[in-house]
Amino acid sequence: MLDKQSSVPMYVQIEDYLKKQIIEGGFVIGIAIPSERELTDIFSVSRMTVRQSISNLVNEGLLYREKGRGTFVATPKIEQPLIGLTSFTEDMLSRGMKPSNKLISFEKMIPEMEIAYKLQLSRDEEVFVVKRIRFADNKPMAIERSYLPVKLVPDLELDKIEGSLYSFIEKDKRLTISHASQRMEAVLVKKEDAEFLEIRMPSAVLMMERTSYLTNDVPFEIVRSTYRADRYKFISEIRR
Ligand code: 16G
Repeated sequence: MLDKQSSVPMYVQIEDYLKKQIIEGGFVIGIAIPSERELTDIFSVSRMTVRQSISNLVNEGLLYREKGRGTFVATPKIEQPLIGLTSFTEDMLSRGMKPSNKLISFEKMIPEMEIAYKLQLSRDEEVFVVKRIRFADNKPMAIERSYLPVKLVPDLELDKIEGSLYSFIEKDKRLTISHASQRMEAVLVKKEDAEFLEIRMPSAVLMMERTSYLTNDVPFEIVRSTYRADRYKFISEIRR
């Protein structure tokens, strides 16, 4: 199975073998792979070598460890293209997944200066701040904090944000969502967010900030989202 004469290190060959099993379905999602001891016997290598291969696959998000239970095959990450101004609800439905939300808080307030500036608000104009956990097939995917100018959506109420915010803006308010700018960075998850996202500390997460505009360049939302890095992968196609 392994080529001991090869210049490719043993741990890389084991990684490739395990990856192939995962991709081709030899190892099934949610099912434990053979233990470190078993893999050590199968490949006739040291436990250290096996451990290194597994750790790399855990870091890549292909496997996950459960204390005292073993190492399991992870659900493949959602691949989210960075084109098209879509909503979470649309993204999940187009994948055949069931979107749902849990509202954490819903407030009306004068925003911090940076938010006011980006939403082109004067110092005394209020925003709605909606904090939601977004689920796909009942699994937490992201936490979103949305800031929306009260003057654009004065009648925003609890029942309106149970479903899709974009649907409320487009269908109820008949506003036309036009374009957005967004930036993304990797950070370590905050304690409160780790609980909502059901991940351990410390874990890396993807932070995204989006400013979205209606036609005529009127900003209507700033959304700060924290995505589970083990469940999400953002992809884009680039040309030269
Ligand atoms: C996405 C958007 C967010 C928008 C939300 C509306 C990113 C990074 N964020 O999550 O800006 O507010 O969709 O979703 O893509 P909804 O219509 O399902 O409430």
